[in-house]
Amino acid sequence: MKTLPNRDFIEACYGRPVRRRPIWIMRQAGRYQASYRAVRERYLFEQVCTTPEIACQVTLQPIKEFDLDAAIIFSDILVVFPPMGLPVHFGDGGPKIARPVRSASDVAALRSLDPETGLGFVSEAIRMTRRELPESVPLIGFSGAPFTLACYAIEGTTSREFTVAREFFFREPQAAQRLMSHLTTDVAAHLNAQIDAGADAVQIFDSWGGVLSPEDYRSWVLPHMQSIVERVTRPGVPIILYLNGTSHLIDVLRDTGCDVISVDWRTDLPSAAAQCVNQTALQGNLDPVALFSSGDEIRRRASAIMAQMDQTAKGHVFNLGHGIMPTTPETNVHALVQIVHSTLPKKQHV
Ligand code: 1CP
Repeated sequence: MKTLPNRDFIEACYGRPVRRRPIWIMRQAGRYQASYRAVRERYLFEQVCTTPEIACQVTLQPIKEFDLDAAIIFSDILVVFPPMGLPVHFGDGGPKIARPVRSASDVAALRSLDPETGLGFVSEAIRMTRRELPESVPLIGFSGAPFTLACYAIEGTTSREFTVAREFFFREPQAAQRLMSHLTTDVAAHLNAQIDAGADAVQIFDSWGGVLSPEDYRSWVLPHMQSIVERVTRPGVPIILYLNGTSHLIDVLRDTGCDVISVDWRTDLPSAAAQCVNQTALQGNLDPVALFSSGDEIRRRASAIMAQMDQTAKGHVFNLGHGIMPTTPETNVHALVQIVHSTLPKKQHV
């Protein structure tokens, strides 16, 4: 008999009953896994991203090792930049963009992204992974959000508060909005290409959106996010939106129309859920660093999150509040998955 696909992750995104509570982990393919480090000894990060066979192999590693409810395609939010005319170098100090966007003419010089020619390796990696993955495991495609991509494009590197990028929004408001519109079109095209290639859900990473006040996020970013959600929404393919620095923006993020808000570990869950007014499910939000504590402490914290989500949220996908730390013990990842799966969800499918 054919096994039924595990719909729990997709159902939880829509706030519908599940058979068991779904869990996946941000950066779930990565340096905390010995099998990933072995691949990285042989290939540069850029080679892993741009070679579909290797990207597929790395995407499958955590699924083979842990009982996770979704896979996320191995890629990076910055892969969109080279085809737009912004080469990126991934060094030890984080990504570097050689010629950042610093003027209206830099914005005008950006090329439009054609996902087929510019990012064919992502679509191919998704097609390959979808063929290799058990039917029971949904595959998540992803993109950076326009604001977070603008942060890197302008700043040229990582930063704590992206002051250079925010300065551009104040100093050159029209050029900044032209950049946001350009990125919005490209992000929607990138996400749609991933869905066409077989992604079952998509996550938009607005990792640095939390550096903005609610007013500025509402006026500078929200219309672009609404436009992406409108262009990407398809029946049965949920859209998840992640920010690191979510608490002060929940009601603005709800207005994007996304299906799930993925919250960081500082977010107060009952108040986040109250602001979602039963429109949006929540994903999260264990502190990634808590995975260095004992099994008992992990259980205590994970159980507290699940109890709060059950009481308040429309639906809950368990995850960390940000990416897993590279030195996390793999045994603690096993422990977390086991704890989450053995706790019955309130909205259980019978
Ligand atoms: O192997 C290595 O040494 C490179 C480390 C690494 C990895 C594993 C980078 C460089 N990117 C990735 C993969 C990656 N990036 C995935 C793979 C899918 C998965 O298994 O989860 C995803 C979803 C991302 C997304 C990403 N890249 C984000 C959004 C999520 C977040 O962390 O907030 C961001 C901001 C990036 C930029 C980036 N790429 C790499 C690094 C080290 C960074 C962050 C730099 C910074 O802190 O600003």
